[in-house]
Amino acid sequence: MAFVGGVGLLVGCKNGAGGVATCLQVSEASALVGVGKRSAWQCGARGSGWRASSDVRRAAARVAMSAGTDSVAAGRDDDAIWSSIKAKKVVVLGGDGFCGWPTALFLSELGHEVVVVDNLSRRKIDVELECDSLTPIQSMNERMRAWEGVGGSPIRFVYMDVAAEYQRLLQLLESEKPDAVVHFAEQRAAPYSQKNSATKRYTVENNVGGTHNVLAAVVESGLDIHVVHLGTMGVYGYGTAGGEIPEGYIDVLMQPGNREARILHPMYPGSVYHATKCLDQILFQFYQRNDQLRITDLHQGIVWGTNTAQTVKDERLVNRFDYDSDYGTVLNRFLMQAALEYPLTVYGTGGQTRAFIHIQDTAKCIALAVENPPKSGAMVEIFNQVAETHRVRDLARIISEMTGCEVKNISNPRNEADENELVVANRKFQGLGWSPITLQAGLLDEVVNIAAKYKDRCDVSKVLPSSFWNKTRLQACGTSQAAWDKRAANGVISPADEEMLRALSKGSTDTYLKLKEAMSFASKLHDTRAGHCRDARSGIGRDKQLCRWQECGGWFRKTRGQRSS
Ligand code: NAD
Ligand code: USQ
Repeated sequence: MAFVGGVGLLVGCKNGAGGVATCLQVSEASALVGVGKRSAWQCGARGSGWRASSDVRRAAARVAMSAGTDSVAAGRDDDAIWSSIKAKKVVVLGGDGFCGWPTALFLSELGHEVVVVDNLSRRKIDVELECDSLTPIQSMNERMRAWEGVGGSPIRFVYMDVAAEYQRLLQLLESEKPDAVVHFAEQRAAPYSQKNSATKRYTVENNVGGTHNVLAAVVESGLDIHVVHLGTMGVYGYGTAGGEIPEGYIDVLMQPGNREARILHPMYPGSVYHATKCLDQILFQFYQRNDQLRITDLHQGIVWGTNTAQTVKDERLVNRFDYDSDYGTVLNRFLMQAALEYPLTVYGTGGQTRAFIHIQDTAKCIALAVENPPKSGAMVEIFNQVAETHRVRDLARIISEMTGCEVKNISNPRNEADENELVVANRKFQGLGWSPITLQAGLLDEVVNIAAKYKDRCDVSKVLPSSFWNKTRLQACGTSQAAWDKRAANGVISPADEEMLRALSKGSTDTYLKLKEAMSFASKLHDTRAGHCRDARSGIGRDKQLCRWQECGGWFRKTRGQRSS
């Protein structure tokens, strides 16, 4: 078996070894078929005269071969898809993250020149939440060394905050002149975005500010850079049963006047995070119309799995694995919980239907999107980047049957429909030759194995929900107001400060909450976004009062001093 470290099955699975064997056979077959064949798409879209460089052909051959040696299936017809791609320079924003890292490696393996940009904010949020990736992810330097060690082309890393360092971003684009920018660099957890006012504000400022900076910088650079953005299926919402969700646009008859129009599908975000993706979409529409930018927005479903054919090449390349209630996504959480024999945490009835895609397919779809930019002047290209849909309780049942793990329905911390149907079109990627990995194709057991291998790194106190959509959901979850307050502070306020806050607010809940938010936000800025405080000092878009407190013991400590003297 070829999962990381080669650990055997620790959790009994009905189809465990069989699933892996099937993947191996499929992958070996695809490697044996060899590279050089062209899919119908490639002949049609590229024309028969188009030829890739020999470097890219070699890279495609490596990808096909690596699929044959790993349990992570790289797909069944990769040889055909990748044999004729054109090498490009690609800047990967957010390339240290769960989707960004394996995508950067995959793009590199295909022969693209890759520059990763990241401010490591996700790692800093781990520190803030006192939780870590289940897998021991390495520093960016170590990751890059390991990649070169296994024969990968050098990947460069630039430490930069895309939302806060506009001039550096612009300079980067002007000097690198990339063909494409792949934009993953956003705060992506819905629960974290609902945690408290500070995390709501951070999510909006970081995500919308970052996306807007990218668009403005592409325009200001004057370069014809294709922007590929990771959006979400959640922009459509989950209340539109009765029809297939199209890929981005919908044809409508507007009243009055029976006017025909093709418009963005109505947006029904279910969290502040999802709302930022809706706002991103509006920015894309504007910049495409006003500046003829070439933009692809990928409405991705929930990503599952952890390793890819590239990350298994060296243990130091391992991808992150989030399992906590804020960042862990449902399928990976269930697989991790099964490995720990922790009852599977189904929220509510488990009737929520969601779309899913395997991490290897995330990387592939992005490579396909990079390869197929819209023409200049064309509408924003929108793909639904999903392989399949499942109901949460069905996932729990499948994993329970596979591992024997108990299922537990708990009160839902989220404000979402108990039950929904979801039918999603994904014909565009399939039309480009993509053949998605599905749950049936195996790999569930592989994730359980990885979770089992690293289970000693798991902090089980982080498994149950710690973010609640509103007070009603909090109360429904049976948590007290005190716990809500404690959670809102999110661990950044020490017990001594907590006591001081209570003394200062003299029994006024209102004052207490305001003071606490101020402290929490300022601490967060101090910990993770010190750059913004510099902006605030010079008066650019931040609350100066909070930063004064943080910088020189100003507002808050002064208040404390006055009161205590
Ligand atoms: P992640 O948090 O693991 O990675 C995001 C990366 O971006 C992190 O490394 C973080 O440090 C970086 N980043 C954030 N803000 C930044 C900034 N201002 N400047 C520079 N770097 C910044 O998340 P992920 O799971 O890899 O998701 C990547 C993208 O894909 C997100 O935009 C997310 O919305 C989208 N997406 C993810 C999923 C999923 O299931 N993981 C599903 C659909 C869409
Ligand atoms: N859920 C459970 N039990 C759990 C965790 C989640 O029942 O232990 C339920 C949730 O209530 C929800 C569903 O599972 O109904 C999905 O939750 P999730 O945390 O897996 O996914 P979500 O919050 O929607 O966000 C994730 C990514 C986000 C991405 C989105 C794609 O974190 O970045 O945009 O999936 S989508 O859901 O298609 O919009």
